[in-house]
Amino acid sequence: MTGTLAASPGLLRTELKGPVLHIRLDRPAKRNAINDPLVAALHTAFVNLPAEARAVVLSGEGEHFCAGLDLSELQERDIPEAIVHSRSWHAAFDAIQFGRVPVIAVLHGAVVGGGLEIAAAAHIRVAERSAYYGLPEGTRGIFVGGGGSARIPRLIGTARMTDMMLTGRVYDAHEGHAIGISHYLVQPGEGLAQALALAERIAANAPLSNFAVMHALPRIADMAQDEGLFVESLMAAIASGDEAAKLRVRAFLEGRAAKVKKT
Ligand code: 1HE
Repeated sequence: MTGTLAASPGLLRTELKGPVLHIRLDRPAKRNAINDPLVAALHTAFVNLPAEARAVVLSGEGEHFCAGLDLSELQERDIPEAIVHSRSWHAAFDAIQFGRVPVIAVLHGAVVGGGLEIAAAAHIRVAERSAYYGLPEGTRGIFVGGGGSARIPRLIGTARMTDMMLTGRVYDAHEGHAIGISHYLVQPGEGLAQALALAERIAANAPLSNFAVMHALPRIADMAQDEGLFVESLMAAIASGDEAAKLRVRAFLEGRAAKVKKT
């Protein structure tokens, strides 16, 4: 599957490279600002991942990853419509975070507002040194509505997010890396290659193990310790009972699998 999704011309481009599906936000003229059709296209893409895909790389076309909500759509909505709109973002970004396979986001240029919200829904973030992070909602008289209030504090803490929203503070790529937004920081232009390499590595893991990491870890983090440990025991038993786990452990014990190496 290569090319533009039939349902989303000019919004998303998708390309399957072996086990890795590359999904690109493709509204560079509008800095990949997210309008209603783009939210719908993202949702559709993430709930209909091709069976061959074992990891996804999400990037933005042009000079910026994503300028957030398309502000030109904002003026028209009344309050009930705005709630439904926000819930449509939740559904789309939940499909990213709690979908079938891990998602690696490549961040460059502006990663602002809803752009930071979508980045926060990914499992791994690779930032190029051009990336910068802001939450201009506060200065635009609005609030986050794409899951940011739940996901961003889990990355950088409520206090930092409060400062970003109240003061319009913008973090550069180095600062964003230091406070925990990105996992990897690379030179401009190197983000996609790095993300694809990580995606290949992730795609080589046992699918059930990846699924457990994506689905169990964030939920256990939200549980009381006793409940979390019980869920962990169930997840561990399910993962280790899988044939893929047995094969991999046997391969190590028979000297056929890689050792853990210092990098
Ligand atoms: C847009 C948008 C947008 C660009 N909605 N049209 N997000 C923001 O408050 C960020 C607003 N955008 C910016 O601050 C800048 O555009 C950027 C820093 C991202 C990029 O600057 P630059 O100089 O490269 O581009 P530009 O000239 O500002 O924009 C190019 C075009 O994209 C221009 O349209 P044109 O028809 O005049 O060419 C811009 O109007 C358009 N554009 N960003 C609509 N965001 C679910 S709640 C989430 C809440 C939020 O995300 S709030 C944050 C909104």
